[in-house]
Amino acid sequence: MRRTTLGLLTAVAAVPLASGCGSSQDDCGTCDPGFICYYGTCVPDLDATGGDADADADADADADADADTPPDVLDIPETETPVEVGPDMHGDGDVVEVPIDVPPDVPPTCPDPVRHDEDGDGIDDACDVCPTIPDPEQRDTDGDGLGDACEDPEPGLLSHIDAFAAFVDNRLAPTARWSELGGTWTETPDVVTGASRPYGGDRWLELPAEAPYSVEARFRLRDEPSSNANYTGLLFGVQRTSTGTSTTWWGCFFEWDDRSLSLWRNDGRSLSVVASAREAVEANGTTRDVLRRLRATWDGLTIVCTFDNEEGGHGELSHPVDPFTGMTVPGAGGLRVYNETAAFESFVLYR
Ligand SMILES: [Ca+2]
Ligand SMILES: [Ca+2]
Ligand SMILES: [Ca+2]
Ligand SMILES: [Ca+2]
Repeated sequence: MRRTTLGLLTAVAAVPLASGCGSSQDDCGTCDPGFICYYGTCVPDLDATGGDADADADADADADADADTPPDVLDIPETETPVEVGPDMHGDGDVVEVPIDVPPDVPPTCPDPVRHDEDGDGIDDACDVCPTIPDPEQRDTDGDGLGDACEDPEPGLLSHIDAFAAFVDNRLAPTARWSELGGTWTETPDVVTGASRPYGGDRWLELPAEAPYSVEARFRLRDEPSSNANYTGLLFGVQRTSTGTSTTWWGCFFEWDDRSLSLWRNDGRSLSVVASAREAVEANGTTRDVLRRLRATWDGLTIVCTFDNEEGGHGELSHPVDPFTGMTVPGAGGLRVYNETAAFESFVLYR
């Protein structure tokens, strides 16, 4: 008598493949068409009914792929044989290649570029978190938009760039304009040249700043020095006096002849040096065309004036400002030359 297979499907699913309930594969007698005997139980012969779920046209060669005992009965879908897709990009005969539409490693896009890169680090001025110091990695640890390389003297004091002039069309604040007093100022692409012999000349941005702020200028020296007092500097705290006939300012200056760094104060009546660095800030043999940087920071209590050049020269001085002397530091920032010719490459106002 043929054993019925009704009601066995559920039970079969629970039967472990490696263990049987009968003594031989033939204990079922005769199973219905489409069923085979599995240790005393008739179970669906999925291979025979075309249940090769992977449809890989392999003629069911996987029916007992591992030649085990007892043989595989349920045709568990096998892993598809990998097929070649796309070109063999690595030339190593890989069967499966990485999808070919992986984007190449490109710098972050700049949505509104000015198409100028002042510091040559590959980041357009309009998006560079520190536009005058090469920092291709664009680190900004505190996430305030001002790059780590520009966080001077330390993160927390300054948070953004208020105005940046590379002396080309750039991000200079739209409300800002330059004013000049004395000297000869000539703007050419990427550079503004200031010349003054013998008297000084000022050029400042009409953009008042309150503490805390920082101003920075980068320059190379041009032509030949004309005296032993050849100053190139950074102006800040610039204010017109009430009569408009004079201007007061502070200045952070580099002097070519003795490679010194000093802090000047013009109170509208006289000009004086109020602080100077003890040692030369660069080697005597440093040539005039080396790129130099001056930066002055006013935190509300102290002025810090720093110098560095591209050959590793460095100097710094600080000067506390006594509030009772009337030496106000709020004001605009800019550039100054005195007995000197300098080619300024950029100016930045950090706030
Ligand atoms: Ca850049
Ligand atoms: Ca940069
Ligand atoms: Ca920052
Ligand atoms: Ca420039």
